[in-house]
Amino acid sequence: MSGNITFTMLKPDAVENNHIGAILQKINEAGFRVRAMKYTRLTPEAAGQFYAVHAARPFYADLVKYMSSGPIVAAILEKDNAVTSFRDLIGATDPTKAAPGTIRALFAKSIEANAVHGSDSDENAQIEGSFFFSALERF
Ligand code: IDP
Ligand code: MG
Repeated sequence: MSGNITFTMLKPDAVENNHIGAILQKINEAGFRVRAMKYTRLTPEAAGQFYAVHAARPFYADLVKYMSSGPIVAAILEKDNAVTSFRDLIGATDPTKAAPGTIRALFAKSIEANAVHGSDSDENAQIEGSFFFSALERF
């Protein structure tokens, strides 16, 4: 059975380019409710930890640098079938391959600066949500 929680970050490019409002509107229009949210910034150490699963990939060092380059918005979102539904809403990792109308097709700058993160499994949604929020910060 699929869960009703996913985790997202609006990445530094989305914040820098003033897309917070437009992206949150898309998320709300798609039926997601915000359960926790914060405007924050990752240290290089925290970004490295968050993306540790990609440590062996050639783009890891650049990704860590980019994800700690400016503020982000982190949020826990709720909807039925949240993980799959949100991955559909954001589109493919590479914005040139993302379906028209998806958040990455609309707002991403590049395969790296691709506007938003979305958890890829229920388990990772829990792990990633806990990376940013305590139980008391979830509503
Ligand atoms: P996802 O965010 O669509 O799940 P992942 O493969 O988990 O994609 O990669 C994590 C993040 O690493 C991507 O969102 C993107 O910011 C960055 N990334 C992935 N592939 C590349 C690449 O080939 N070059 C540069 N950055 C990449
Ligand atoms: Mg991923």
